[in-house]
Amino acid sequence: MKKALITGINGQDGSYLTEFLLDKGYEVWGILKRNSVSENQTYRLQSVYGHPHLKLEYADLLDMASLVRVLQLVQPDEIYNLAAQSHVRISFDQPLYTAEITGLGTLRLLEAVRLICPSAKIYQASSSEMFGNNIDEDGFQRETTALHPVSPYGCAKVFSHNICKNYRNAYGMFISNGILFNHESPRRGSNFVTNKVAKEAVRIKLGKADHLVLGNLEATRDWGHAKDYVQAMWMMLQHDQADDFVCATGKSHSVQYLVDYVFQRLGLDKEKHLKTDQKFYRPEELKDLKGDASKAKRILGWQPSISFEQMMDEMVDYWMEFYQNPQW
Ligand code: NAP
Ligand code: G4F
Repeated sequence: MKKALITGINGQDGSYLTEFLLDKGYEVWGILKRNSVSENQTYRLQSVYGHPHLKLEYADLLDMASLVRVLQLVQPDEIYNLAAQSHVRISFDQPLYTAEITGLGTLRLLEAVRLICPSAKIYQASSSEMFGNNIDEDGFQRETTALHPVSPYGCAKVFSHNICKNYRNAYGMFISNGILFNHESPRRGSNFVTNKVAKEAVRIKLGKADHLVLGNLEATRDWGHAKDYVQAMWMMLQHDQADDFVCATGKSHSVQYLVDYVFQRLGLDKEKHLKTDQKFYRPEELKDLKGDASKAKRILGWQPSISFEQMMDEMVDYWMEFYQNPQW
């Protein structure tokens, strides 16, 4: 039985990846960041909690000794480094904290793996945020597009991306960077724009709120579904060579279009219920993202399967059910 270790197991991607790997017959180990509400530590793992092949340990990317302890205990075949302070706007409020986790946290993990289990294969969660506002002439970003981050989060991810390449080349370690474009689901934090729009629009529809308040409506993103993207993470580690791969749908929509789609579906009037507020803008904005995933398609055989509209429908339905449950 193969052993996988996931950092950030209780995140959006960690939870889908856990389900995917358990289905494939893996023993899945995850590290949990301690939270005073212990239910929060496993909130997104409800569907698999108690599974005999799921093992959870306390550890933190800020605490190298805890990473050493877990790696010695598990001796994993595959490591998925998904843990991060992953919110771009918040990275402007907490830049040092973000750099410590999202940047240096990766180096702590790599160094511990190098010393304890150097033959483990590593997946690093790189991000399209690393491109900043750099776009190739054809309107897409791809593996060869230069990295020009425009946020503390993006800068931290560039550090992690580069240190992974450095450890791959310097020590011959199997480390693949997945440069993933935005991917969403009902498990997405509700302070990211897709799930914020879905949740608040449902609350307006049910009479629990009056307004949806957003920042920049002009920005465009290439939004896919997290379920499709965790499959790509696994495929990267099954490939015979470590490499860097973009995962994206190749289609881009504006925040404005996202609001229009959800409001139309719920029969809500934008003039009445939509407001903007400067506090949701970033000090420097990343305007447009659209990814070219042809390398992942050609080499890994990866293909996204869920459309933007199907995904938004699923998120709206999730919140509708959530609020109609009598306990809420
Ligand atoms: P997420 O939902 O924010 O999950 C992040 C996870 O990291 C959570 O489980 C969190 O634990 C954990 N974590 C935070 N700080 C930690 C620390 N110091 N030590 C250990 N664990 C810690 O993010 P996601 O959307 O699943 O994304 C997964 C990864 O892919 C992240 O690295 C993200 O930056 C990257 N990425 C995401 C996207 C996207 O569109 N979703 C695109 C490109 C790249 P708590 O829940 O307990 O805080
Ligand atoms: O949903 P967002 O916060 O995602 P963002 O900033 O693109 O970052 C996500 O994707 C990255 C991949 O490129 C990941 F690496 C990162 O971890 C994260 O998962 O914002 C999307 C867009 C932005 O242009 C933002 O300015 O929506 C705009 N927006 C407008 N109003 C808003 C809001 N974003 C948020 N979170 N909240 C708003 O009220």
